[in-house]
Amino acid sequence: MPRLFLGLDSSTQSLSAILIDYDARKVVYDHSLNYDKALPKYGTQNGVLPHPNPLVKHSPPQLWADALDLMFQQMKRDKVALGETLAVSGSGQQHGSVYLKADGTFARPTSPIWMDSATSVECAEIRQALGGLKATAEATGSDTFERFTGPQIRKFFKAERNAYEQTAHIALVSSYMAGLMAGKIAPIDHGDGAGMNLMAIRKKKWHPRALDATAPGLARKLPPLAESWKVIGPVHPRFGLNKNAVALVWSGDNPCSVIGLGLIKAGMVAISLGTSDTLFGYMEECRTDPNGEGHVFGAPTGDYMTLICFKNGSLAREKVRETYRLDWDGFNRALASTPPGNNGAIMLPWFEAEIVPRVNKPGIHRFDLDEKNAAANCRAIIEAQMMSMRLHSQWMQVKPARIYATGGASVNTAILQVMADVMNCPVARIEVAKSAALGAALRAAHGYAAHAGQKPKWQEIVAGFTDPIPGSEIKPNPKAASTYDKLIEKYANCEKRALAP
Ligand code: XUL
Repeated sequence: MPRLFLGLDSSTQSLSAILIDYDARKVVYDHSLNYDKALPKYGTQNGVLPHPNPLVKHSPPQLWADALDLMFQQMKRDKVALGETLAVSGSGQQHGSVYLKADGTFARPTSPIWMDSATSVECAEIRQALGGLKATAEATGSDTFERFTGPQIRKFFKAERNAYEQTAHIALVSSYMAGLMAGKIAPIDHGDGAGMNLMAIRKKKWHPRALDATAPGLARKLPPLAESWKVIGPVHPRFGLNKNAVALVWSGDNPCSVIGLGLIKAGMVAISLGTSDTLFGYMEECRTDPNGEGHVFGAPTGDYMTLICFKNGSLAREKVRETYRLDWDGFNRALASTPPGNNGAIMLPWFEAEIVPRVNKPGIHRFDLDEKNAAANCRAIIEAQMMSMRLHSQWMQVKPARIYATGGASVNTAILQVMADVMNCPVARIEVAKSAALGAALRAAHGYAAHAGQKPKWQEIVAGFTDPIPGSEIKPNPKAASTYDKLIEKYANCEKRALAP
């Protein structure tokens, strides 16, 4: 009998399922269900409820529960071998919260999700109570952020005190869904727990002062924290899995993606080049960002991961390409026609307010760079993005041994060469379409083995599922790399000047 493991991903717009045949090292089922289309009665747009205040972004938690039932109906119709499936885990969009009364009904019919940014006041209050930005990041892994669960809970407590009082249990999207699979209240894993501003990042326990700063009586409403491989219990029989199948805790989508991208030991870093560029790093030792710009979450291996999001990614690359009326071939020729280091020309491409570094006022800054020189501007944007990633990930003190590039722009080898040269490390391409769902399925395989008393090795778990594209590795050019070792100092000074009050 093949050993099958199921990974589910409850994301903002859809629920996905990936079933893996562990011995064949193959994904044998892959299906997604779009919330707006499958469950139109909830009136969501891209999974989110319309709201007059653009800062408020909520979704109906009942929608996520219904989607889970629909997914299992679909899998039965598709004759998926559920009866042979031995374990299930999942991934949830991070930070979103679900509020339940003691009888299991909702104390709050809608759930704030990660796109919500209506809690600036509460962020400031909690940050102050924890001793400021640096101390908050040091204590909880991140500075307070509007989408993080603690500030969201505080806002709920302040605005709807009665409903807060009636709340017996606060879940994350991940723990809510895990609870449905097991038919009981589920713990919150250390990966997703770190996205709340409520967990002591090093001790991996609820942080008493953070809880007090957030809302009274909160400790009683939160479930226990657990390691990411914790088995909650048998899977509820209504799902039709193997009678011995176990339900694992779920984690956040970013921790699950770290596994789905194969980042399982120190020195492994992935960079996703998408609308925004995101750096995922694996850390053995917990270090936090003193500037409070990057996040530290628990990694599902029991170590740590970082997530650093640069907003001006593809968005900015496209802007420069369009400004100089180039297609991508023309852009790449421009890159090839200019030397690494760009003769000292620097651009700060803040087309939109930037997350890292924190830039509230958008603007393009040029230093020793002629705006009319198309080729130099093409090189400048790519070099700026890569130098910014290098500079703003230094606090991790992780020297990448190899970078795994993914996302739309990672097909562009000219861009990856600049990445390899600036980071001075080889870059390989990896294409995993649903890294969070795959990561969840791999976590299920790992958790099942651990539960059976084996000592599963992550390297063996991910092998064959998360390998980079053969022959895609790009090596750094030593001469270019040493140019960037010097240029990065100038780049850092340019940032300082542009950000000076
Ligand atoms: C991470 C974050 C997003 C969501 C997306 O901090 O807010 O990546 O997890 O689902």
